[in-house]
Amino acid sequence: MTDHNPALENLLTETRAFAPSEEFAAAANAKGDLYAHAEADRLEFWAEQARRHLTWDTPFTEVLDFSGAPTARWFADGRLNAAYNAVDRHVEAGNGDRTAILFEGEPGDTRTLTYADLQREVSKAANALESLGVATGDRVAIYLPMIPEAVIAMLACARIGAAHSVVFGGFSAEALYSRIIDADATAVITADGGYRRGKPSALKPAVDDALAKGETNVKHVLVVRRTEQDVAWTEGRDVWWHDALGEASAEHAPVAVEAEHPLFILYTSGTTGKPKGILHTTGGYLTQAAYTHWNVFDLKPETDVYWCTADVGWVTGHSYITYGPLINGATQVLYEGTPDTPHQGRWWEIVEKYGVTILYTAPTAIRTCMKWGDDVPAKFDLSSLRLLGSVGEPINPEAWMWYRRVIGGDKAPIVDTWWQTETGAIMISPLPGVTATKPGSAQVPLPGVSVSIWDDAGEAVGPGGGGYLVLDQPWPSMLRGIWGDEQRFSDTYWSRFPGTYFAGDGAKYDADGDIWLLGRVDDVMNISGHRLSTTEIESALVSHEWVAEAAVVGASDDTTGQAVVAFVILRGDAKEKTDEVGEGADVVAALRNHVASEIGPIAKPRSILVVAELPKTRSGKIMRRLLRDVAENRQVGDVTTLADSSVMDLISSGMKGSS
Ligand code: 6R9
Repeated sequence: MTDHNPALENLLTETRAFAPSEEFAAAANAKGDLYAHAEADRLEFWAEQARRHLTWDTPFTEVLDFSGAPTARWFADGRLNAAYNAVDRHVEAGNGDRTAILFEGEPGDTRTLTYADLQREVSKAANALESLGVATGDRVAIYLPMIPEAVIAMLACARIGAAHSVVFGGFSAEALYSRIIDADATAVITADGGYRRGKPSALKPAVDDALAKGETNVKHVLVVRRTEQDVAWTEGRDVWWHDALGEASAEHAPVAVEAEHPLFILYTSGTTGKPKGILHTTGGYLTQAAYTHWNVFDLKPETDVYWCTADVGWVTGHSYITYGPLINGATQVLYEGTPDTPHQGRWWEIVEKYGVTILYTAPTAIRTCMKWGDDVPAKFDLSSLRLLGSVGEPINPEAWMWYRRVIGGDKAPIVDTWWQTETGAIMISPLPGVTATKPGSAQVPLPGVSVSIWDDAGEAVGPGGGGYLVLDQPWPSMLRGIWGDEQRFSDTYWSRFPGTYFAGDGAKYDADGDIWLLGRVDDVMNISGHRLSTTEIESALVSHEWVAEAAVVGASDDTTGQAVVAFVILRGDAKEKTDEVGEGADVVAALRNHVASEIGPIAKPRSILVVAELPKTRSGKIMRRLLRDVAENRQVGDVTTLADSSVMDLISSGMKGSS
């Protein structure tokens, strides 16, 4: 990652910068002095955030204990309850009537829950769990659609001090089973089903299948009725959510736990087969979730309507739907379904309907909307939006500009937020009232966060340099381990550079010292001894007016080591545009030349395949491994985590047809 390729740097010399308006800057929660404040005394800064954003049952006196590195202990002698912080204290402060959740079901049904409603529901659910034998310290698996009960279930677990393990509703029975076993869950909370793409999609059968795969310690399955599908029933084990809550008291005393008490386990895939159960604890995690949500999203609880489009099955849903926003007393939209059901303007219709002011979504969704065309969002009034966020993968400058112009009305700041399941909360991001934002760059570590970019030898690089992103100081929401596998925790994150957290992402500084994320280091290609990032070439492709989305892989090549192979989706209107350049314009040749002129001839893809879809996981990440199989003419590997496994058949047959 250390060698220089001057041509590459062109793409990263982004000259456009968008300073916040004076009005935005003046009213912002975070002002520029936050950086100096954090730098003056980092630990004291975090202690202040922990006091400011959370209510403690027992105040802490210790801030950080890293003597057991790599496992940190933050605020360890304090006690608190997560659900009390997210719900009850708002009611106690007189805000019980404030709307917490504006739920929009995919079929168009709606529900509004105030903080007082949430307090009642979470308390009943906590009592129900306790009466089913769930106790402080247990683990509960949650396998639900995006309905309010998902948030209520998480908070009910937290209220009694049981760790939740949310398993994304799109995962299979096998995946659910392995997670239940690994965490030794004693209860499962699920639903009959949820609505997806215009029809009910069953969930309960997957739970039944999972529990039939082998011995587990699951004693009870709580089932929310959502779709009213028929469900198989195991007497004595299965309990309807509405029956259990119907009998339960609406009063429940939250259990004050130690700051280091486990809050949740969330499984994420690593480079090897078995998913890792990332463990987060209570005090530090909640501190950073609330602090980042407050400052990065500039939340004004009385007036904002916040919407994070993630699923609670992912970490973004944990930190920026359930915990951060509710701790901050936000009013937020929760949407059950897909963006194009029943039409491609559904999201924008929701923004208009609820007057959404802050929108947090992923580049893949932005590019998909870009592909559907500007006229779709143009039909809706998006003028309420005042801040936009991006997360999950590097956002290429063209998608960033489109997001700003078409969705943000050329005025809403964009915060590109870099973080991971492991980091628990945002680490690198502009501050919207302070930073002049740059299309494509996550830019700067947040106040209190320390980031560095190191070369192969573990030396820090300076402006213009590139290498591996590392986190060289502990942070409050850092993972506390991999559930049941201490060795893997050390090996995965703390051994590449002993004692320092290795994020697995490539990054570089531009001349201004802003950070650009370059994708996972395993996506970095080596072509004729030159290091090229898949992201940079994808970015170049997407900057062409015909291209909506691109995925690039390095395929092994006898001559050059690796060769660039690109898969592109053309924009809906590309047909007219190519016609303008004349009949039979050679799209592939034009795009190859475009990459050559954007980055340099070295980056020119060996082949470009025009495809209708790209293989994506259910969380929207492109599965480059599968594209690499196609590019290297191999049998396509395991496709079970794809959102739509038929996509690979189409791509493989297209490849054969084109060669
Ligand atoms: C929150 C989340 C983590 C990986 C991370 C990186 C990529 C996330 C990014 C980004 C560039 C951003 N990533 N945000 N890359 N810019 N703003 O996505 O967690 O699912 O664990 O993924 O996602 O590669 O290492 P997770």
